[in-house]
Amino acid sequence: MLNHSLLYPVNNRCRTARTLDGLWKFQFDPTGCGAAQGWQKGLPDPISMPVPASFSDFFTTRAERDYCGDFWYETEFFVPADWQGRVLLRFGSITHRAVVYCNGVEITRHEGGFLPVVADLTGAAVRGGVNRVSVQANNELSESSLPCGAVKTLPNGTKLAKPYFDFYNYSGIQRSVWLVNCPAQAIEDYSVDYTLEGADALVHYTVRRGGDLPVRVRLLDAEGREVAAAEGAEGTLRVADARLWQVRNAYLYTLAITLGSGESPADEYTARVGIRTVEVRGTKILINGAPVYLRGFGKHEDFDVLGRGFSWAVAKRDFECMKWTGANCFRTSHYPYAEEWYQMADEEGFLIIDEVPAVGMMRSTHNFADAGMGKYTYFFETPTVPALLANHIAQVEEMIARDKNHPSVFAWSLFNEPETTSEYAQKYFTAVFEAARALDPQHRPMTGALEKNSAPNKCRCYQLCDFICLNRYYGWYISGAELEEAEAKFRAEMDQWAAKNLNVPFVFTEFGTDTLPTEHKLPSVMWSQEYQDEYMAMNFKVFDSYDFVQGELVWNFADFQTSEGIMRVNGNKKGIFTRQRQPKDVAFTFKRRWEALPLAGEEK
Ligand code: BDP
Repeated sequence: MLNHSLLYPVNNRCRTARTLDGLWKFQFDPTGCGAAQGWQKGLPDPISMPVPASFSDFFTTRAERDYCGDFWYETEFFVPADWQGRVLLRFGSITHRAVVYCNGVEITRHEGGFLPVVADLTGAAVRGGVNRVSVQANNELSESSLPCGAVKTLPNGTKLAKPYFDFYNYSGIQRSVWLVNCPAQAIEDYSVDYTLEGADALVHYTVRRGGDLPVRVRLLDAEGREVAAAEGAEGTLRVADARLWQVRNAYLYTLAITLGSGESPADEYTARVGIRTVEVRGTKILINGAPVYLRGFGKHEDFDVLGRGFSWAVAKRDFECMKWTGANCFRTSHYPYAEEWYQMADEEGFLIIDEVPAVGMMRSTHNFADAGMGKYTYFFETPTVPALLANHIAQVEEMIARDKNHPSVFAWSLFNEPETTSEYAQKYFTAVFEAARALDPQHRPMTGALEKNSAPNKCRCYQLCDFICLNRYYGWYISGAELEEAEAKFRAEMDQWAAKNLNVPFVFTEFGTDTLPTEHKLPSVMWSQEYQDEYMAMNFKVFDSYDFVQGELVWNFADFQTSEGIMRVNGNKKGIFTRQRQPKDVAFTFKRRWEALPLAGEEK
């Protein structure tokens, strides 16, 4: 169990939250001498750096853009004299690991670049005065980090990140930073789960708190009217004639939790919740008991200049583009996104497959390409595995703790394209799934995305999944330019899955072609817009031939930055939209197909 609170910051009569977003100080520390030289007491030679953002794409030299190693952020903040209780600093994330100091004193350390870092400054921050926060961060990759990779050290000592994954190793403070004041005895966490009884809904809740003050829970409808209330740290609220959170037709209630009694409670926390159930039954994925066919995207947090920095504006545009295509779902490939994405998905009625940063678990710098050629090694038989496993489980735990109450999150993805064919892999993922299953109060389906080598007769991990997610590139990495042969091979594999009679849903979590918006050719050639369209038509035919296929999340929503290489033209160009979020021709094909499919509640 996590012993600190990951609750998203709120403002009310018991809590104050202020963002520290803005221009921070920043300095590279290539020799890692900073802490020994006292940089936590003030950076010796800083430049300015926007927060939130990745640092890379501001720079004009390769050395700075591709910097790998330690780097520091610093800023000052004022803590009001009348702040009672606890003072916390909450970073949405620091990529990939960090040590946080307040006024020169180490407060906390955190491993993993895509989940919150919470530093309790209660003892260290001066009230009624200005304080300094210093962050010593590091973006090196290894075979025990998530995501996995390596570091190459050049003869002059310069380090270069060598990701085993296909996205740029963007780093820094990429999400908002909040200064939070909350009571000493606070609401630490809550969870909700739902059952439907005719027109009514039962909301089962638990509240974790510091101390043992009495708990009161109220549920308010969208107009703010109380529809149910209960006392106690756990219990059930009955909502008569409940309005359900439906796919692309969301309805949100407000859950108001108070600690203590009377007019001036000791703590108060409010959150928006959506009443819905999730179930996998046979080959169907059911939301509120009705089957849903998933259509949408694998995405990235990625944009010009910002890198992986969260921007409300970019997220808004992404949702508008996704809605325009008729999508109802996306996967947070290949890491948990900024929490604001989930808040927007809750409001827009989008389904999310929430993915832990377990990517690159195959020993190859071009694993995604080599895998398609059948080249890979056993990843899970090396001495780094125990450390990797501990890290993997810790990040699954933090992801579920952070995201468990979002109605949009209907499934957890615990890996992307690892090696899955050895007994070592089987043992490793059995441990990950067991740990994960014990953590989710809603018992949502668990899955992971399988690449081509995880073939029906070879994969030893699909059995762990409640629905099976396939990443397949027939017509691109396999038999590219030869769509007839690609289709035959694709069908041959699907027939093998069908013959297994697994009676579970299958979802395509990746399929796609690199496509340059400048290229047109009749007849088509690979990389042209015409080829992307023909490839999709072939894929759709195959999907539609197997009734256990219950979803298609195309790779990728938009073009995105990757490491350099002969396989990539300034990034991965498999976007349905360009990196600037304008449609390629194929976007209209998706719109036509997806708008014609039932949104939810009907069979395909
Ligand atoms: C898959 C990976 C994804 C890559 C994609 C591709 O899961 O991260 O970007 O292939 O090659 O193997 O485009």
